[in-house]
Amino acid sequence: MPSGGRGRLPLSSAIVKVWIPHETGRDLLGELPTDVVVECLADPARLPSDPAGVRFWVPPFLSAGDVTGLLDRLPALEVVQLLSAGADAWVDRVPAGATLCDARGVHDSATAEWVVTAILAHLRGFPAMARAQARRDWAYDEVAPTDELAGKRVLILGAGSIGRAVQARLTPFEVDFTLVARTARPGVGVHGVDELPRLLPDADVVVLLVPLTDRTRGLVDEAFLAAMPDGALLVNAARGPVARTEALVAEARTGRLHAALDVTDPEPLPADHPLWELPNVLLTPHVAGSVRGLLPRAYRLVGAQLRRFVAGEPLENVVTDGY
Ligand code: OXD
Repeated sequence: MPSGGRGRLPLSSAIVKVWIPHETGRDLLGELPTDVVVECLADPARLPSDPAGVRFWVPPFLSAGDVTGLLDRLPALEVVQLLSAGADAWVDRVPAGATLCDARGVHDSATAEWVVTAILAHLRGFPAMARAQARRDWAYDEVAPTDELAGKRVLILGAGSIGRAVQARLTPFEVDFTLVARTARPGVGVHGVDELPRLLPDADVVVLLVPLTDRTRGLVDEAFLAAMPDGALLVNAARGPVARTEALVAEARTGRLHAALDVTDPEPLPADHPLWELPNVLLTPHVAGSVRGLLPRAYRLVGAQLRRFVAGEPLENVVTDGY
């Protein structure tokens, strides 16, 4: 294994002990070398065997706080392979010598579908219509006419694989795109984040898809929101803390901006949080990536990574310092 690993135990060095979070995952890994032993760790309180021999760990999807504590009990750990695209909960916690890999690519279609759904649901007024349906109220004069997606200017903040998947799915809807990333890539039409003050006033829809890092935490602040035009929609499928919640509540409360949020800060959102009550805010409980096809796709990646690991080949999706 190129990363070298820490404290590899001589007696078990031929065996690659792997912990995965789903029993059903075993059948989804594909064929593995005979020296790979796969065990299921679904509940961190019930370890399947001695943690000392674990060399490759796949933590539960979107788990954080309580399971990262297990890292201290895995002295032979060489790889942490996440099932999530976001690695923010793990970047500073995985010990030196172990390699952290994310699930880039696994969530592109599901997250992009959520973004398209959220934009269309908002523009076509579905939340208000669902509220009217619950009241058995035809409410035509209240809900129509709605807005439409055709002709809108969509700014995608985060030009990685999910951002590109969103762009591909929105292309037939006759929208204009602006892609923004940490650094500008003029050759492929990507603007730098420093250009946002100039770009935001021209965006009807702003889609957040950036990873949560020191640079992106609180990026969507009062000034960012103030730069968005009246009536614009902010879509957050990234991480809650990318947006300052108080600033968002303040703008949404006036009715000037709208939001569709799959992620919030805090998360889960407490029952008494003001975001619940704003009619121009569409909330979903961090489900953009949670689709039935997730596990087959995710374990296909895990299986491929395991075969690379055993063969001593470089792993894919390694989370680097530049994350
Ligand atoms: C992810 C997510 O990071 O679904 O994969 O939030």
